[in-house]
Amino acid sequence: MSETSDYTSPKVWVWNKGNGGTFANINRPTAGPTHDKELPIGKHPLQLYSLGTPNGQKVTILLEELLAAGHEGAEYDAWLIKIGEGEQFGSGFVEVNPNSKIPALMDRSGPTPIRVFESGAILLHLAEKFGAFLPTDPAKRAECLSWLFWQMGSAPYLGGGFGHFYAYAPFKIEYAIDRFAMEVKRQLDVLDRRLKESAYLAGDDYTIADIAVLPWYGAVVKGWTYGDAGEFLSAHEYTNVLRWADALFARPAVKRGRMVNRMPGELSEQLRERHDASDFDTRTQDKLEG
Ligand SMILES: N[C@@H](CCC(=O)N[C@@H](CS)C(=O)NCC(=O)O)C(=O)O
Repeated sequence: MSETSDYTSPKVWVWNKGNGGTFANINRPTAGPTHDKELPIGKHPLQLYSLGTPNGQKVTILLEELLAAGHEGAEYDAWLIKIGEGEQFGSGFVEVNPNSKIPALMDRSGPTPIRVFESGAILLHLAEKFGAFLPTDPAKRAECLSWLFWQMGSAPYLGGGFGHFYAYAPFKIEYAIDRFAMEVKRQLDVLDRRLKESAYLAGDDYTIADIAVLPWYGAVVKGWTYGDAGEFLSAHEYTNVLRWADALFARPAVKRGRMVNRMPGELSEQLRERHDASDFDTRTQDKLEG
């Protein structure tokens, strides 16, 4: 590995808009709205503003699991937020999530709407609201929350670290790829060892911890993300993670949740907006492409 670089940091960092990175058009060093735009409100108690990325999928998988388990109050409208076009910086979205990132939820089921942002907070809010996918026994609940927050702390190394430098950076930086590949493999080993001990992350029961981890680490071991990253990371070695991922990806509610607000990929796997359970059956090519 080359141990030198011709870069010297200036005394004060200055934003260079044209840095050429994949996300240069939306990334900026300031927060707050860039334009006025109200958010639409549909007919259901829960209004989700999202996109079918791994963070977005966590919430739609849980909502579909809640509905499948008979919780009618979990009916939701899922509105598409095109982050590549900067829709997360509209004034209405920023009112729901001052951090301008999907997913964001408005819970309109009570007299006063409640905003919830950060996917982990949304999962916890919904699990507590419906008394589902979160154990009540204190020890089991602690285990579930530990894995839920493990995911929240760990996934940025996978997505923002490894994924960014492996798949999106304008040029390859060996040091960055080595550093984050090592960390992601360590994280996969953490999961593999845990899933050797128990069927699910929190123990015998399928919980929001699994729902949080699956769209990130399940997709990596299946080789679905960051090009050929599955091979690069020797994903086949994590046999317990693969066994767990295969079982969860086969669940009908997980399949539906992964389709909602999805944009790239096969049209047959996309449901760009979801306003009714029947949307999964009645979607048409026109609707998908519109
Ligand atoms: N910690 C946040 C991360 C959310 C996040 O990073 N969302 C990305 C898409 S996966 C996003 O909205 N990015 C738009 C942007 O950064 O401007 C969560 O879990 O909700």
